[in-house]
Amino acid sequence: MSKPNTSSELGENPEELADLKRSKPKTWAAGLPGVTAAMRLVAEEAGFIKGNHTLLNLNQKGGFDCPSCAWPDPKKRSTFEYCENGAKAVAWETTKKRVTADFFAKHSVDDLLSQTDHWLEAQGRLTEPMVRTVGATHYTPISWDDAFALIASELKDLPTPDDAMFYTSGRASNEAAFIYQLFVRAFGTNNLPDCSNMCHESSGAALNASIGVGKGTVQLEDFDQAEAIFILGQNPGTNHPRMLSALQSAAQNGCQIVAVNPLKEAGLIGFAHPQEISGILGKPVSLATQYLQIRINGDQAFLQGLAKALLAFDASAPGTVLDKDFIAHHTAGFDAWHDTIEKVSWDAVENQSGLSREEIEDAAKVLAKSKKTIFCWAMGLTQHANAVATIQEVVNLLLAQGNLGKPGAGVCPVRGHSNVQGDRTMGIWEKMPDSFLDALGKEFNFEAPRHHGVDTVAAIRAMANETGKVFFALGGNFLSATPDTHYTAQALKNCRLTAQVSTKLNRSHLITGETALILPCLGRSEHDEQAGGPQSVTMENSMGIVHRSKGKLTPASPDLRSEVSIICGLAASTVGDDIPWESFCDNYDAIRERIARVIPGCENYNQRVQVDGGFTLYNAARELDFSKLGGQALFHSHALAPIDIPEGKLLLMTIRSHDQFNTTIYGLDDRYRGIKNERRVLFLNTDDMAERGITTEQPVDITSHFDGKERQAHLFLAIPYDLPRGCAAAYFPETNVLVPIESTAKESHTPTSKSIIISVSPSKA
Ligand SMILES: Nc1nc2c(c(=O)[nH]1)N[C@H]1C(S)=C(S)[C@@H](COP(=O)(O)OP(=O)(O)OC[C@H]3O[C@@H](n4cnc5c(=O)[nH]c(N)nc54)[C@H](O)[C@@H]3O)O[C@H]1N2
Ligand SMILES: Nc1nc2c(c(=O)[nH]1)N[C@H]1C(S)=C(S)[C@@H](COP(=O)(O)OP(=O)(O)OC[C@H]3O[C@@H](n4cnc5c(=O)[nH]c(N)nc54)[C@H](O)[C@@H]3O)O[C@H]1N2
Ligand SMILES: [Mo]
Repeated sequence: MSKPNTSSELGENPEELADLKRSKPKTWAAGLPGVTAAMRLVAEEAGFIKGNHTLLNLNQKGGFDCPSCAWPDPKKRSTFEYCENGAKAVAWETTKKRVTADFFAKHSVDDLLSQTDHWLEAQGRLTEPMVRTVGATHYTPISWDDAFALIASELKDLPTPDDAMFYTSGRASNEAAFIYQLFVRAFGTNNLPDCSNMCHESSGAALNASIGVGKGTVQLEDFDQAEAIFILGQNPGTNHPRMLSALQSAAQNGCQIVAVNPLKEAGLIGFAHPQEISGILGKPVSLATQYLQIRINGDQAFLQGLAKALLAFDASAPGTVLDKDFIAHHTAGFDAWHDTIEKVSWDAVENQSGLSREEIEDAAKVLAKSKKTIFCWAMGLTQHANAVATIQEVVNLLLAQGNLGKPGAGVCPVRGHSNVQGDRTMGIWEKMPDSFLDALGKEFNFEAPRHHGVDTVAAIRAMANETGKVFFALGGNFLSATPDTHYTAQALKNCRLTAQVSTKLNRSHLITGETALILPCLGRSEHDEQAGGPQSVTMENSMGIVHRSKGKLTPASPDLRSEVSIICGLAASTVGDDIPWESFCDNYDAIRERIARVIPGCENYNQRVQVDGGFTLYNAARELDFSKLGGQALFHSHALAPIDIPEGKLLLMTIRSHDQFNTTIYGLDDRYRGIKNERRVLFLNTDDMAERGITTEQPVDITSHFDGKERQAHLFLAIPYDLPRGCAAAYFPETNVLVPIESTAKESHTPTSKSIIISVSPSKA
């Protein structure tokens, strides 16, 4: 095996090309190609029979929850309630391949570093706890008890509990999340950074301040009643494919769908339902009635333009466009917002959004006509410096027309990881309010720490600036998912100990602290047997519905433990038995009883999650209860905050291909965008390429520029693509090396992974 090159040692994927094939980007999503692609991976990974049996249990009542995205299940479920990418996620987890102690004896950590993310995870499921001792070249086996004792002793040795970081990725169940945060706070810190810090943190921050609730307000049924749906900065065809069924029925009801995206994404243009005859025959239903190819980071300007047009329409036909009653009874701040919007010039709106006034006025007409409007968004809005302001402009528009607290209307931040919303409800947050800490401390008879902990970016900085810390991760792939790969790699290397609870091997197991542990756990599809019998867990989807999930398959290895069992073992070794960890592990009902007493809205939790389909958490904003904000929802006025892009530079968004789940790479294709067998591609506007003398598929290097500092990513193939002038796109995690640790969104501190200033040059690699 080749010696790792420098970039791999610094935490990057190896700089090597695969074998690119290209075709025309698609104009609709799913249909038969979707089913075939999913089935191929299912057969390769899990075997056809086991795979299909598993898929029949997916998202069914009494079955297990899909580990892919957080989109809710419809009330009427079809036999195959899954989508292509859900099927891929399950196949990936239920694979027959195994990473054993022999595998680690054969491959040194350095060897493994020279492999791609795709290769690493494709080796199969982790099977037993492994340790990399100080200075060791290889991982070797360790018993569970010794692993817990090792972590406990490192934790207890720290000068302060705040020297430990406890990361969570959003696949953890509510039960695991609840006892994890309890353990961390009993240990003495609020250092609970999570993937949400890089994801919908901006949505939470914006919504909390505007409507008093950090979550979306719509239910799936609202999609059937909506007259207009705006979808900004989201690629549902790849990332939330089951949303396409909801959009299809909305479209068939005559709902106007406005897509706002720099790329013409297939899944926003059309959808062929893979479970309907017409869909199988490849006859797509058109989705977007208007497609606005906005410039990257142009959304705040676009939304202010929409508001300008809307206010003008109302001025010419008073009382027909705005909901004056709603504004008067339920909101504050309208006049200030009105004045701010009046002052914004159409020139500024057009320049920054890259859209014409006519296009924006057309979209405003859709809004003006609709009595029930939903706004959906995802990472295209949240990962920018002005993300919070942008999302608050969304809310301003909805408030101005009274589109909250009624059927068919509301805010819909479409969440990522399947239980990322539930983890937050359970207390995974570095700054939970005092009311929560009071309730937790009272229930378990301890004083929960009050000072806020670190979020993801602050955790990286803390580890980079001081050595000797402990990093623990409940799931995820911290190194590859976070910004500024070289910086983060050094931060992790500075730690005394890094330990991760994982199902699959990833780069975070290879760039480690002095000592490192891999703690392999059960996946969601697997049977979880504890002293008290078979266990189930619960999740909360993107629409606040809490439901049960029960794994059925034989675990990948007899040495795996459940996440709950791992946390209980570690907690007992670290903070002792004042909290009954063992009884929590024996029967998760005991955890749910505590959840019921601590988490508002979860009363009678054990009983309510028994009901098929689960229960919906109370959402105050949906009931127009704004008591948290003093009784009224708030308009927030913001000045436009354009990014200063120096002459000759481009703005890069780092996005997902169709064949990946975050840092998990299922394959090297991006079918809808016409890319096959290559991930190191850079999508560029044809004129921008011509201006730079860059030719099609020419290998290029990308340099990012921030605050006088340059960062480089080498060896990407330039792809001419339909996207606005000055805009570029490439996949993460390969491009995370370009995302500056210093560049974060105001208030939410989310890395600005969708607006990176870059230059492009012929490759030197
Ligand atoms: N199969 C699959 N499913 C997933 C995931 C996955 O990786 N794979 N990830 C899960 C997670 S954790 C999340 S958070 C979600 C992510 O779901 P998405 O947010 O859909 O994911 P991204 O690929 O980051 O796509 C962002 C979209 O926003 C657009 N965009 C980028 N910048 C801008 C902008 O400035 N303005 C506008 N209007 N649009 C912009 C891009 O062109 C792209 O279409 O998906 C979840 N589901
Ligand atoms: N440049 C750039 N960076 C981004 C983004 C972007 O758009 N651009 N998106 C950001 C977003 S939205 C998110 S949410 C983060 C995601 O960040 P993370 O959540 O940290 O990353 P994942 O890639 O989802 O984690 C994959 C790993 O999770 C482990 N795993 C899988 N299933 C389980 C399980 O059931 N239990 C446990 N314990 N482990 C499991 C496997 O070992 C796998 O290797 O990335 C962020 N990073
Ligand atoms: Mo996410």
